[in-house]
Amino acid sequence: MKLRNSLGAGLILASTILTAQAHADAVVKVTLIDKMGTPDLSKPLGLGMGMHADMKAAKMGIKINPQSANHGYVKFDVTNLASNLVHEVLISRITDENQLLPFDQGRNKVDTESLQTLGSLSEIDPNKTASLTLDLKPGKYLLFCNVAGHYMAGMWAVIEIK
Ligand SMILES: [Cu+2]
Repeated sequence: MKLRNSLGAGLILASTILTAQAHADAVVKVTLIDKMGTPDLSKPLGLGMGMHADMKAAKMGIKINPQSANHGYVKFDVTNLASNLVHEVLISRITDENQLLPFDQGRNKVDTESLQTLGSLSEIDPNKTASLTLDLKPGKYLLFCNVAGHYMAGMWAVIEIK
């Protein structure tokens, strides 16, 4: 009897989460862009968040629309517009855009063992879409691609959740 009760509670909880995710409070369009051709990404290009680089020089990037959304269930609809590169999107909470992320120079990647990620969409092929819904509290969040070299090539964007 006790087992049946806890199983029932688990099922109700699972269905509540699914229903909530189906009804997103906000939808954010995310576009992955790269005009890199055949990039040399063996060394970090220095276009990461908080580095105050000239982002106009970036040939890779993430565009988000709108750039802010209300808190609650936020659905990210991601499209990879790259001609031949696979990209990914990771989402982390940040304090602000001046924050420097933990970075592994050797692997040319953000160190995701030191930076907590809330969700991710991996291996999005060119011209493919993927989506992810997260329950977000007010604050600032970073979207970034952590394929080696891509973050430092400019593949990041910040969204404010109000
Ligand atoms: Cu990428």
